[in-house]
Amino acid sequence: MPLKVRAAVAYAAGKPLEVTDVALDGPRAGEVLVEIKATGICHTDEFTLSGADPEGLFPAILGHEGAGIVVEVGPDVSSVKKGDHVIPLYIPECRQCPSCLSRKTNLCTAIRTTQGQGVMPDGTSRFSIDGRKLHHYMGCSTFANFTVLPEIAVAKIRDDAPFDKVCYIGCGVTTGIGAVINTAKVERGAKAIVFGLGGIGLNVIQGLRLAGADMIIGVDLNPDKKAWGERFGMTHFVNPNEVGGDLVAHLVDMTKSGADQIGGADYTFECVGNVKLMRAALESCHRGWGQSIIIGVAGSGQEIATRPFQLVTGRVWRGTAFGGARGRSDVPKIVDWYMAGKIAIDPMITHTMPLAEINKAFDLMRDGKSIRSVVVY
Ligand code: NAD
Ligand code: AHE
Ligand code: ZN
Repeated sequence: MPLKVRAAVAYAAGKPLEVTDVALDGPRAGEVLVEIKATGICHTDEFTLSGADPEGLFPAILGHEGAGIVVEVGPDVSSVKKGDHVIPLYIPECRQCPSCLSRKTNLCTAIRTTQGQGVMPDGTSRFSIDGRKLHHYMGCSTFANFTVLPEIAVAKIRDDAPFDKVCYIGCGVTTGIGAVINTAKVERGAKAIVFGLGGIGLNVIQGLRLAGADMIIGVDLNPDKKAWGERFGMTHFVNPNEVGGDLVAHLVDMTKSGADQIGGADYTFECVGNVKLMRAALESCHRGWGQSIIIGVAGSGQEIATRPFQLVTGRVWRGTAFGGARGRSDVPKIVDWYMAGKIAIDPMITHTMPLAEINKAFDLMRDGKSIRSVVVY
């Protein structure tokens, strides 16, 4: 007998979510049923809902930034048990696939194909409404108060961590801090530029502060983001609308130092998903060694461009997914950092709401009025 669960269903691109009862089949071999207690709303959910995601499927239950409790385990599950507190992982960690074994990447490939098809690893969907199939999303579907996940796609976390805060570690916090620590490996004294000071960019800033960066320049079109960036360690703010001339020239000028007065940042981070800004981020890097990390996700058909000269002269373009974190290994540690007061989460959660009001979270994000909204079930 399927479980009746409450979910926000995305029926079509560009349409508000519809909150309704849906049917959920129980866990099969290697899977767990999780009661989701809270979920953040990330810009990637909006990206898919907008229709820009080439992998976007409808109807679907979106959401990938959750936290909850295991309520049932299927056959052959050994790493978690009923009652465990967990964070769903849109990048699983199987520890067996060639990518996991390579130790060179966090991009586990064990279930990526079926995940992209909006189904569980056995090729079926567990969600339906009136007998009609609903797609899973990013292997998580946290916009439902219960969901089914492969055991390799849950990180077991400590029991005393508040769900309504640590759900953010399921994407934004880990992505931002991980991009600094795991991907860029920023060193003390570095100069960095962060493009886009939203739910991800502010976490890049707090990661840069943790890493001991000296100069942290934040770039955002929204003037309210100056105060937000400063709360987490930003040292300078640039609003492109207030720069008289060329943004890149302005940033390079700000970062000039040393006898040769060659400007450019040691590290830049694009946290918007705008391909023109990605170019600006690369070209704001220091000649010879500057690294630009792409975090933002750009829509179908979008491409990046630059003069090859930018790379010939030693700038490096890199990307990162989930901050390079291996979820089952790294997420519990990030929860510990939060519980020990080493990283901030609470001030970035600007809005909480029940599932019935989830569309407000998307409006707040589009209007630049929130950093993170969290649905509490
Ligand atoms: P957000 O909406 O909270 O923040 C975006 C910020 O960018 C806002 O402050 C906005 O004012 C600013 N902005 C928009 N256009 C700008 C421009 N032209 N110049 C400067 N600033 C501009 O979004 P978010 O949740 O922080 O997500 C940011 C991006 O990161 C999205 O593309 C999202 O899909 C992506 N993302 C990627 C990963 C990953 O693993 N790579 C993980 C999470 C999110
Ligand atoms: N479907 C998109 C892919 C978007 C993308 O790159 N997603 C990131 C996570 S964003 C989290 O908010 C990711 O994990 N990428 C690795 C992967 O395997 O998808 C598109 O553009 O096609
Ligand atoms: Zn996300």
